[in-house]
Amino acid sequence: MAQETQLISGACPHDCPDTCGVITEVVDGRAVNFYGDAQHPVTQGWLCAKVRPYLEHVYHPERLRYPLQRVGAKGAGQWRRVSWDEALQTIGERWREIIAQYGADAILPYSYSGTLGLVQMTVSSERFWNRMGAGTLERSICGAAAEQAVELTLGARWAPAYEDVVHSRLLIIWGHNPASTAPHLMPHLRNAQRNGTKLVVIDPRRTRTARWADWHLAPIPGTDGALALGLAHILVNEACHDEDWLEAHTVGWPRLRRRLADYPPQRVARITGLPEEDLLRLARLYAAETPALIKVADGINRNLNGGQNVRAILALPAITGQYGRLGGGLAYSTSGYLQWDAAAVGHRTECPPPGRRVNMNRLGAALLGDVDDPPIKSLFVFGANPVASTPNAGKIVEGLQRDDLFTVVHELFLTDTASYADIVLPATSQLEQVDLHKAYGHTYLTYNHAAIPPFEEARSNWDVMRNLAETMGFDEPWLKQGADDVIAEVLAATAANNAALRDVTLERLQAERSLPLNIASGPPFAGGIFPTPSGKVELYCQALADMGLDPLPAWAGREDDGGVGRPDLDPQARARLRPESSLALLTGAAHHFVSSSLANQASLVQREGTPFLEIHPDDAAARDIGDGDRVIVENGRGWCELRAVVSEGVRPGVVVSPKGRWPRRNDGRNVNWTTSDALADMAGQSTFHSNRVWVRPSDEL
Ligand SMILES: Nc1nc2c(c(=O)[nH]1)N[C@H]1C(S)=C(S)[C@@H](COP(=O)(O)OP(=O)(O)OC[C@H]3O[C@@H](n4cnc5c(=O)[nH]c(N)nc54)[C@H](O)[C@@H]3O)O[C@H]1N2
Ligand SMILES: Nc1nc2c(c(=O)[nH]1)N[C@H]1C(S)=C(S)[C@@H](COP(=O)(O)OP(=O)(O)OC[C@H]3O[C@@H](n4cnc5c(=O)[nH]c(N)nc54)[C@H](O)[C@@H]3O)O[C@H]1N2
Ligand code: SF4
Ligand SMILES: [Mo]
Repeated sequence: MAQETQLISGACPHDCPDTCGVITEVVDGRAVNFYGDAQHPVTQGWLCAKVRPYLEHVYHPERLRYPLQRVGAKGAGQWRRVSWDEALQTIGERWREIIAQYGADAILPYSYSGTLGLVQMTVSSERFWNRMGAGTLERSICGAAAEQAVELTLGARWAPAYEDVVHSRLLIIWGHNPASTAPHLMPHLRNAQRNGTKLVVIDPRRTRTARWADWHLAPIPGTDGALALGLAHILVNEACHDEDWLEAHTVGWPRLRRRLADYPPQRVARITGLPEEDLLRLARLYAAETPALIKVADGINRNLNGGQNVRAILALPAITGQYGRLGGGLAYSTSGYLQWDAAAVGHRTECPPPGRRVNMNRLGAALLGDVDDPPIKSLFVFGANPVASTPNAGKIVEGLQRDDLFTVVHELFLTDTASYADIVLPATSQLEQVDLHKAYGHTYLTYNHAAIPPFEEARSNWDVMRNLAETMGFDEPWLKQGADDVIAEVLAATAANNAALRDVTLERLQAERSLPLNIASGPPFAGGIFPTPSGKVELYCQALADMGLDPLPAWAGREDDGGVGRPDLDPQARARLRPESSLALLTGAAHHFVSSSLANQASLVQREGTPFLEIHPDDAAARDIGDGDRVIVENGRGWCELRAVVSEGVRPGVVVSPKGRWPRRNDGRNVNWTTSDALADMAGQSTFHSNRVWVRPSDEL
């Protein structure tokens, strides 16, 4: 007899601004079809290339089925099957010992962006750990510096809707690649282009987005602050700035104006590697084609000077009076419209004082003794794959091999990180769990129903937190709630202080799939009013001065040395790694993966191709490298092997290899063996893109 097909609505959980609405067709407990929700205003019925074949992910033959306990040496891949009870008991015993000897601080949860859900990420990263008094994680791998720059300068992370680009006469996409990383912007962009909107892309690489541009500029990485201040210099020189707007709506303009004298076109051309004529042309275009919108994301902030570079870009719409205009201003993120009530998320006041903070970008160093009061004795990883995705990964692997470190990894797959664990716990996929998702690219909330039962013995993050709470003998009611009760509690607490949730209830979300936030229509910062302390755009920022940072936008040309300054670097390597022959390695998003998520899915790996390195023909010729050759990409921190793609799609001096490859599927390493764990100028930000490498043919001795 034919089984009835159920249609279950949900949300894409991945780290992507689009947060799509999805529909799963289920027959007899099995998902048989998966597609974009036609009713979802942003998704409009289509999904990106990476999530379209999602059932291959959900029913992947390598999904973890049951808990595992290590029996061989760390990383040797020898396991025995254990029951959940046994696994939880082992964890509880080890943790009680560690807490007695070192304090709960010695236990560090490490989670990030496997899912962005309220329950499975936000609440699961807080409540249980707060109650235990565990070490806390400085979550600064992605956009911390840009977030801080935007909040301090404009007061909030607000951005216009994707469809509003049709009102822009000019769109400057600056260090951002939405064709891969925010795909649902693209139809609106094409529509706008058909309507006459001009598109400029500023990126050292000719990305998929740059191919759509009317004009692509490829500056030297990390020089965007100089570029922005150079454009500002020209705007003022040619009297294209809006003095009245600046006077009425900004703080510190006279001081910034004086500083602009330091950025004449000649100097900026030298710093950025762009011809002077291009600087003049771009400034004039920006002044003439209004309203003009600048679109940035996080790629641009992953530099040693990333925070200040973003600050400098943020000054441009103020100088031209573009903020608050329909089609003008700057778009970074919509995440500021709704912030979940922190007390309801974390119940901090009912917990011991927060444990010491560890910067997630420095995980390897922290495990190896950088953090020693107390040392990290146990690591619990969930929703993250640091060996593949965190900088300076060679050090992380070294740290994970410590015999006295008790590592638990909760995962869907046996990732590189999981392969070093003492205990591996199987996790549910999004189709098997309940959650609520807000977005950072739009303003709809989307509810995720569980569409199918958990795969084999898999459990959700929140269920594991509840299990751990029980194991540790914590019996606060907020450690026992079901996922829907968690959602209801956080919604109610948040709604009490944020009108954006007016009329939003759990029941409505469940029934109506997604609901818009209740926010003022029209452009953000309408009327030139900013939620900063001064109510204005803080070109001069007292809060930065108080932190000991430059309170005015600036370009500080901080350079990474590729790790060659390490005293323990072997002399042969040091001789090979001469500063003048280094290249800047950029490792932004891969088109077919989300960080390392999905990068073990055969059809997607095939479409993305062999792990590659794009290199300019001049740089390739100078190193005797031909298209398709295997090359060693190395620096003082480590190396990996890639296949050369000789291409004019990167500027000379720059090489590109997208992030996300699984080391264990690729000779045991990826690009993060070379990336730096130095921190940026603001907010403890990662600096993946400040990375100098040396490239040579693999067969060269
Ligand atoms: N397909 C796909 N989508 C994703 C992700 C993914 O891995 N794959 N990751 C998700 C995540 S975690 C995030 S944070 C977002 C990121 O979204 P984006 O910021 O759009 O992505 P990135 O590719 O990291 O960076 C964008 C571009 O910045 C350029 N860039 C790097 N350094 C500089 C610089 O100094 N100056 C300039 N002008 N450009 C520079 C890179 O060449 C790259 O093309 O995407 C999300 N979406
Ligand atoms: N070289 C380089 N590296 C980068 C970047 C870069 O630009 N260059 N970008 C960085 C950025 S922006 C980010 S945000 C980080 C992301 O880094 P991570 O947050 O570590 O993201 P992923 O590598 O995708 O790993 C997520 C893991 O979570 C698992 N997972 C998914 N859903 C669940 C769940 O519900 N429960 C559990 N327990 N596990 C789940 C997935 O299987 C996957 O292995 O990567 C960073 N890494
Ligand atoms: S990754 Fe982004 S574009 Fe793709 S389905 Fe998920 S939310 Fe939509
Ligand atoms: Mo990210």
